[in-house]
Amino acid sequence: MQNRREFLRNSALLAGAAALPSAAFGANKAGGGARVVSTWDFGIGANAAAWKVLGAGGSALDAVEAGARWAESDLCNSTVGHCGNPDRDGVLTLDASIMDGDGRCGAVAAIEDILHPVSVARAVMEKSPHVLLVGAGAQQFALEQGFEKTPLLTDTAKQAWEEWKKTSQYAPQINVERSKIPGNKENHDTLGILAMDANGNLAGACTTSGMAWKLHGRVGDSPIVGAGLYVDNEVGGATASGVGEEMIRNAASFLVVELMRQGRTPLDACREAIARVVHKRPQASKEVQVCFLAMNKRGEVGGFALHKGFVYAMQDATPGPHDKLIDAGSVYSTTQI
Ligand code: SD4
Repeated sequence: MQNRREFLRNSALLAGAAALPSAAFGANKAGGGARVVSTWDFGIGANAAAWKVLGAGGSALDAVEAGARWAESDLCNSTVGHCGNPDRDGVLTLDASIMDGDGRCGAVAAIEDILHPVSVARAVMEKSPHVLLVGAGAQQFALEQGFEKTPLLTDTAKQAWEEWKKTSQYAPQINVERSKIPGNKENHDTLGILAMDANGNLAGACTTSGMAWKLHGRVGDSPIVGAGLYVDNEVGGATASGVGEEMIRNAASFLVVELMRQGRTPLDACREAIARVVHKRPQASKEVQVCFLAMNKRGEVGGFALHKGFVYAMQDATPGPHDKLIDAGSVYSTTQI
């Protein structure tokens, strides 16, 4: 339980955040039509890939897979796909999930040497009786499905790991906010993507290399349905980025969707879920980043984070360019990392 002082402090922080103008949160009142939103600055590129599908009348499911694949391959960053940083033992393991608005879902965790984990997650959903495959079993399934084994660890990631080994100090938060400048290429992270197609169907995907230098075998929130991703056509969808242990503890993406089901806007639902994280672990929440992004079935969008720096991107039929990042609100107004 929070003591009284903690409760008052957290309430004040949240009240302060709520006072920001709604535009600061990127709340969107558009009444429908296809739309895609993605986490972080590279969300712009993921959205563009997804929009090729949505703009041509394709499904939300195909769109989020296309967006996630773009992040896994075309982009070289240290937190998603083939350029991801490895775990404590120098092994690059990837997590991904995909879900549609009818509750169909699939995921892979700690998969190695497969370029497109999100597509393996989709294969788990469509071609197996299961929802989640892990490690060697996930790779075996991928190979059986025709995916190729590709050694993924880049020289840059290997060098970063060699450098890290000099101290071997594990601090999950630095993976999120290494730089204090929002959108700086150092601080983007897991791709979470949510889309609504022209038929009003929703889908989402999440893909990541997880926290750098994690214990071998560690699985984050991204492949855990309900933690890193949750979608329900009757309500909306939510995805998360940040230190996944907090999302798993709070079944966070499911929580955001259930709050929207109770009538909250996407922004309010994300803010309430962040409040839950703070309430549960007030001290820890000062040291880790947790970010939520949500879209409801009307296409309204909101995002909120523990710490400053979380940005997301949105694309719809509005004439471009679609390269503006939306700065999500946060509980802590300054980065304390
Ligand atoms: C994880 N949520 O594996 C992912 C990583 C991430 O910001 O999003 N970091 O915990």
